[in-house]
Amino acid sequence: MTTTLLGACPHDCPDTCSLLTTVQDGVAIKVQGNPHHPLTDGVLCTKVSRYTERTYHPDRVLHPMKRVGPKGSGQFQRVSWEEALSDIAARLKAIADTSPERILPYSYAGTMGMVQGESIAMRFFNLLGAAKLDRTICSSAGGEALTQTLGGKLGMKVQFFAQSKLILIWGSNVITSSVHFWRIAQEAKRQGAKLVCIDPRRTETADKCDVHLAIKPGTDAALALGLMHELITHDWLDHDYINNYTLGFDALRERALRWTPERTAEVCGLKAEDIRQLAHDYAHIQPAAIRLNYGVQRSHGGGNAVRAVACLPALTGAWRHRAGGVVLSASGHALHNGAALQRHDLHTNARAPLINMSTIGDALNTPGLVEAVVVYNSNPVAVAPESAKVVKGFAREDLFTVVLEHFMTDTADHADYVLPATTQLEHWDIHNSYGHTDMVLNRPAISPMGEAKTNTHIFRELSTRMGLHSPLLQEDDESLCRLALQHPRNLQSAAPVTWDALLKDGFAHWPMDDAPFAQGGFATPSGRCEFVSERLVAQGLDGLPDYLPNYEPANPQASYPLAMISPPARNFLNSSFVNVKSLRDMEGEPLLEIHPEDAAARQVKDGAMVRVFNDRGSHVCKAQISTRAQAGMVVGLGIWWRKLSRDGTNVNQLTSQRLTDMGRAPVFYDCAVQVETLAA
Ligand SMILES: Nc1nc2c(c(=O)[nH]1)N[C@H]1C(S)=C(S)[C@@H](COP(=O)(O)OP(=O)(O)OC[C@H]3O[C@@H](n4cnc5c(=O)[nH]c(N)nc54)[C@H](O)[C@@H]3O)O[C@H]1N2
Ligand SMILES: Nc1nc2c(c(=O)[nH]1)N[C@H]1C(S)=C(S)[C@@H](COP(=O)(O)OP(=O)(O)OC[C@H]3O[C@@H](n4cnc5c(=O)[nH]c(N)nc54)[C@H](O)[C@@H]3O)O[C@H]1N2
Ligand code: SF4
Ligand SMILES: [Mo]
Repeated sequence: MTTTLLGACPHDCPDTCSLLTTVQDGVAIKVQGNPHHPLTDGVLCTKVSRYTERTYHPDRVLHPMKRVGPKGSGQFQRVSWEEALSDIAARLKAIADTSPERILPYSYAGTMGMVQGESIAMRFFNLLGAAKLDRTICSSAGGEALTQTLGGKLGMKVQFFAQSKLILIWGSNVITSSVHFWRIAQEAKRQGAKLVCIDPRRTETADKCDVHLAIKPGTDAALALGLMHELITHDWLDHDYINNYTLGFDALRERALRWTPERTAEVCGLKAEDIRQLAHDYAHIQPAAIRLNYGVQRSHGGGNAVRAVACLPALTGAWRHRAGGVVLSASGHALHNGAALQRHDLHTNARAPLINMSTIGDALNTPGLVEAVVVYNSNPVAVAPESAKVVKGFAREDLFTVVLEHFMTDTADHADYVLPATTQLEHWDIHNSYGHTDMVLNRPAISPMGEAKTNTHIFRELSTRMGLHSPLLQEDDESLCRLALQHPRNLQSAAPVTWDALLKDGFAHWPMDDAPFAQGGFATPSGRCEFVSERLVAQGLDGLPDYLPNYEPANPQASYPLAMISPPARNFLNSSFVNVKSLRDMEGEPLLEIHPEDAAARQVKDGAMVRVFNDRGSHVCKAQISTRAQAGMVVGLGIWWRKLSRDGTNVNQLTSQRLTDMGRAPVFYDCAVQVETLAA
């Protein structure tokens, strides 16, 4: 018998596609895009088109596994659920009896689902009084910056980019990381729009835009200020918009006037005339829209950069048109009830520290801070910065580690127990998006593989065995999906998202104004677009956006002269899919793109093995001589599994645990290295 079921792509990708899974005699044979969801439009990326290859992968962890060799060796033996759960519960309870705050949950966006993400799991750790995780690894610098400027993760409705006449794709390789946005930009291009890509790397997206500005990494705030200089000196401003809907224009004006095109060009590594042209275009080609993305906020001044860019549409009044403005994330328009799912009010342990996931390396090596760590939906050993410290921490013999996973990842290799988790085809979930403003429901298409259990089920079982008997920990997955809709503002809305619509169509639109800030109405304390943020001033910080140089800029005189960035590879999703052979074959092996001049200066030949190194570590990979990398900058596309590389490391062996100016986020793209050829 053949059936089709509606689902949601679980991955950390702004597109949050609606899926259509074909099931034949209980086996999922095909995963396709839902043709009725306007943004998915029947199309999926290459990765998720292979979702069945991942689900039925011969290496799926299908039984609880207990470690029998040294940490990291990957030697495990199969045990029963009963044995695994009772031992884990006993070990965690022994810690929780005296110091629950020494138990750390470590999770991120392996699934973006609200139920298999942070529902029962979060309630469990909250009731336990565990350490709190500061969830900073991806978007918190930009998120904080948007909050200070616009009042939240708010912005344009992505569909309307199709009607824009000028699109700035700023800090994003959308062909790789948001292919459905690229389809919208293509639609705009067919209607005559000009596309400008602002990216230090000549990406596939840059190749296909009308203009590529190969900015130096970490200098976006300077470019935004330079554009403001031109808008102000030529009076290409919407004074009415500025007067009525913004705060702090005079102060911003004074700062921006220091950023002449010449000074901006010098800092950004661009031509002054290109900056003048971009400012002219931005003021004259309307509607003008900015697809800002997380690539700009992974360096020292990342928060300030997002603040500076987010100010631009208020200067020209671009917000007046629904196809004008900016969007980094629009997730703040959703009206789901996250608080009811997660129940942070249950946490009463005042001793619990807030542990930054981006500095997990330091946290695990701080004596007495963490005694047990429970990892789900994340692979920190591969994705967190400064791997040497992360590995050392996870290798601690006195650390009790439980990992809920689909595969034996680099992190799972360090676990005491690995518990088999279900994939998206095997469980219920409900999703918001950070790229669009629809909610998407995921129904299970097949029964759990092997002995796999849902994350929620595993935490329900652990709580019972640890004597946590709250009914809140026993709510079932479908009820949790429904609960996500129980937000007072959704219930009171004229066009609420309903359970019936989700069951029937697989998705529903959150109500939102077409042009959310056409007449101000920002979610900031002043209700205005805050060029000056009093909240930042109150924290003793600069209230205006400014350019903060990278911690580790390219510098020919330094011992580590090259700037390295490590953005996503097209056929992986962070470290997910690296073990799916057909996708790994497309990526080949870990590569380092290096500009011909930098290669020549080091006698590096194309295809040669090189050692990339700095004081934090060293990583061996294959050189690819390419002008995709600008001179002075190398690119290591990520995020490879350490154990699938030449020398058991990946790019994060080189990245640092320093943090951004806002949001306590990592600076993955602010990292200086040296490169040398390896002797054959
Ligand atoms: N295929 C694929 N898709 C993904 C992911 C993946 O791993 N693979 N990851 C997902 C996740 S978790 C996220 S957060 C999103 C991220 O998606 P985006 O935020 O859209 O960013 P990326 O496409 O990752 O690319 C970042 C781009 O920023 C550029 N960049 C680096 N430094 C700078 C800088 O200082 N200034 C500017 N202007 N640009 C810079 C890089 O060269 C790169 O092209 O993508 C998601 N989608
Ligand atoms: N150098 C460098 N490092 C980076 C980045 C970069 O650009 N450069 N990007 C950063 C960014 S933006 C992000 S978001 C982080 C991402 O880091 P992570 O959120 O850790 O993402 P993944 O590496 O995809 O790992 C997710 C894991 O969750 C598992 N998983 C998926 N679904 C489920 C489930 O339902 N249950 C359970 N138990 N497990 C599940 C998957 O099998 C996978 O191993 O990496 C960051 N690291
Ligand atoms: S990874 Fe992104 S583009 Fe691919 S199916 Fe999922 S949501 Fe769609
Ligand atoms: Mo991310």
